[in-house]
Amino acid sequence: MNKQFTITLLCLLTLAGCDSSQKPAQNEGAINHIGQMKLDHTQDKQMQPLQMLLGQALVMAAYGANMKLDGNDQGQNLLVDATGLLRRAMSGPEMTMMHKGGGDMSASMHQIHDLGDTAFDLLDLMMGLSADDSHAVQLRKANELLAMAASGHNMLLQAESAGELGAVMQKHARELLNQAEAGLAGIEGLGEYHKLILHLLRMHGMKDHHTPAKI
Ligand SMILES: [Cu+2]
Repeated sequence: MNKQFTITLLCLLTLAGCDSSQKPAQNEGAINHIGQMKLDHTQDKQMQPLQMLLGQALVMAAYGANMKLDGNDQGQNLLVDATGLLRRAMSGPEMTMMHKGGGDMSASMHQIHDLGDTAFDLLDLMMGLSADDSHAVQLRKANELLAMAASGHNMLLQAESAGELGAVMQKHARELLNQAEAGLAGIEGLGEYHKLILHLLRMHGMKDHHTPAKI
């Protein structure tokens, strides 16, 4: 599903009249700026469970894709489930509610839709994988990296409500993201995987893959 279609569908669902080129308001004075900040904060909180759902769908997708590469028919079912979970996050009633009334999308709303669109593209690719794929070795590696990046993403989100254990979870989540970052150079040829993993890393403030963190 391409980005324009997803956004058009979302607009139809919400009647919000949004526009994929919309960016947060700029140069409209301090009141609007404060309003935008409040919007961002509120949406960030509301969006956290949706971001988790998205992360879980990606872990599921990584398993499903590797099962397909192993010739296991159950892999396809997992990919279908993952697609359903992703769709539930991106265009379910919670997302629809957040777009009610229209207005500007927050920076984090733009981010989650960009990530969702990339994830739908990757799921399309995964659906076509098979045991005799000539890039099976590299694809398995890519699925491992995706699972690590998505698990790190999930753990970082969980850490926010884990009290004193939050710091422990953050440390291990960062290790997972670092591992995923370190492996990125090995899957340069797999554009959809590369793009999605990089997106997850940047979402959590990681540096570009040309300067991987030491692990
Ligand atoms: Cu949205």
